[in-house]
Amino acid sequence: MTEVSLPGIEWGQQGSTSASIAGAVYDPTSHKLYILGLWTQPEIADRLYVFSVNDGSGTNPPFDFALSPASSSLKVMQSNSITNTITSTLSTGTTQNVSFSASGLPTGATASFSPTSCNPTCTTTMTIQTLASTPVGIGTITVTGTGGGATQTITFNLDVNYRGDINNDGIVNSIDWSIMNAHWFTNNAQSDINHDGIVNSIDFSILNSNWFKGG
Ligand SMILES: [Ca+2]
Ligand SMILES: [Ca+2]
Repeated sequence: MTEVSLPGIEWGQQGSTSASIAGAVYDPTSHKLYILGLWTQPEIADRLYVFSVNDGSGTNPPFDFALSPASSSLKVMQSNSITNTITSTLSTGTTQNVSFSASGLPTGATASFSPTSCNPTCTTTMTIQTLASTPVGIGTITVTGTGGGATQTITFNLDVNYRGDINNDGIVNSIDWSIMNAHWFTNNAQSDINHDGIVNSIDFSILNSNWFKGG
């Protein structure tokens, strides 16, 4: 509740209950309800209360939202997947269902969202899957959210590295081999380059085939 100053009306003392409603007027143009309170104590001036009213005539601001990615830059090997959490924040209006899509993906890469839509404020987990044939290099991924008459986009960078660049530093070298060797005969996902459930000589042969690539 707010109060406004009008000519001839002074503020009364707060906290008193010795008042009565003298009248109420609703202005449909400004969507405000004016109530005049009369005070029984002569030393306290009458008071005008002003309420903003939602009368369903469309005075509410339209639905809108903002998107933000948890990470502005992601690195992923070929034939691997990476996730980014996308937060959709309610900006104005009543929340509506927003569905997500991705564009700008490198060749062979696909994106999925879980959930595929949600009502802001909410988050969705975006997963990008690359193929062994997905070209290495840095690209810009665009995420678009659409719903309730509003559309918003955000972008982030995706850096695709050669298979075998386990630490995603842009080159396949002895550091990657050290990481693989430390996970030898385990099911470590990052070192299991062919995703067959075990880190072994097959993975090393893939790493070896890209030796010093990307440098
Ligand atoms: Ca590396
Ligand atoms: Ca393997």
